[in-house]
Amino acid sequence: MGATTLITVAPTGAESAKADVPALPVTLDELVQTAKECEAAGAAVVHVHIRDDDAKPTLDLFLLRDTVQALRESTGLIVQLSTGGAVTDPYEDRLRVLEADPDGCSLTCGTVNFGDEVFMNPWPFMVELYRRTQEMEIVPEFELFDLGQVAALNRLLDKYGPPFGGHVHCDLVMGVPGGMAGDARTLVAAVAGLPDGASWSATGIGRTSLPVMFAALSAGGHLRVGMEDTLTLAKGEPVTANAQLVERAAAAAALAQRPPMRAAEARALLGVRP
Ligand code: KMH
Ligand code: ZN
Repeated sequence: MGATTLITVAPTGAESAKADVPALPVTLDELVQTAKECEAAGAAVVHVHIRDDDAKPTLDLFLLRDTVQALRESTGLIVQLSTGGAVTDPYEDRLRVLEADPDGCSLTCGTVNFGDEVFMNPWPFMVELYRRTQEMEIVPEFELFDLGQVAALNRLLDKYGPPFGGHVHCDLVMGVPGGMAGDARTLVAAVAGLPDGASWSATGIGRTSLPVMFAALSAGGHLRVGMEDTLTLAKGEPVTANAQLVERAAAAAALAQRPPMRAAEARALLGVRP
């Protein structure tokens, strides 16, 4: 088999309001429908944030469990729950996300300015989350918002050993105001510092979406796309369905001679429980 591209879709996030972005999937039905469309378009992983009945971000454990179950029943996607949540979420709630028993979870490797706010990930919280993923056999995806977080990831692995599944997979989140820039030279610098043998994807926030996608494909990386990160296809052209972004990523990956990876191959790569 030739080389392939792992595509993760992040369909919802915690930052956009449904009132401002009507196409954002916020109910369970909307999320499941979106996930099916994105799987058909080439995604292998879904990065999940959920909303409550008022479409506000929530880490409610019962809703998270229902969501994991519904996505498993309706798709073959790897279900990765966000432990980042919203910037206002308490650490305990973010740790408790693992009890919904997802295949994987995000694990951000440090605190970062996040627009006008601060996304808090102090070292003791990172360590506690990491230890729990190891104990609970959940595959972490290391989210890297700046170059200092690359060093923190190496420190974490040096001190606490390999993740569950034995493979290190990272996601460069680029172009957040306060984080690393979403451009090719920054991507190359970040990738140069990753642990030996790690795989990685990249996502560019907002207008950095396409430059980061092309840079990632050029540098041998995988892709994350979705309305968590990008709300327009081009200036003045709103995304009306997450699948549009996945289709665009899949087409770019195919052009780069690395077509989308199927979920079974992605499970083997990441070391997700069967
Ligand atoms: N919503 C951001 C504060 C993650 O999912 O782990 C954090 C975030 C990262 O989206
Ligand atoms: Zn997220």
